Amino acid sequence: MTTVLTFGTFDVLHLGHLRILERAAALGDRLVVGVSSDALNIAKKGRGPVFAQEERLRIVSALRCVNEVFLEESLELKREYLVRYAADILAMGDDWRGRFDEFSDICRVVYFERTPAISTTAVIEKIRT
Ligand code: C2G
Repeated sequence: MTTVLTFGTFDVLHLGHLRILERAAALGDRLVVGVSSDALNIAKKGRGPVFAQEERLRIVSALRCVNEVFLEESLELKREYLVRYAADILAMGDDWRGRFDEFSDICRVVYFERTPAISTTAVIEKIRT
């Protein structure tokens, strides 16, 4: 059984999120998703997410391609999470290319091309205007 692990905020879920989760799931038998906590999101992006972490966890876990979710509380805990969930593959969008290569000693690290022209920020902006 091949376990794939991916991480993200997945705020205001859109097609770019769905596409990376589907492609990550297709690499193995079980997809585990680390959903960034509200506090981590504020630290990463300087603003809170639209949907609270409990809502984002529920939404992501309801997707057919996702088998398990957990709260990602720190970017520094990647290695621990990979070990805890016995990940064979770490899959991320290519906006993170190279950033997780250090984990290739314990799993395969795969970067997928981001889906162009869609982002949570763009969706928020579109609703606003
Ligand atoms: N994504 C994508 N195409 C988009 C938008 C996002 O493929 N148009 C991917 C990102 O590359 C990422 C995933 O969807 O792999 C989740 O995106 P975000 O919610 O923006 O995640 P981020 O805040 O970058 O968190 O530890 C790593 C971080 O927690 C990643």
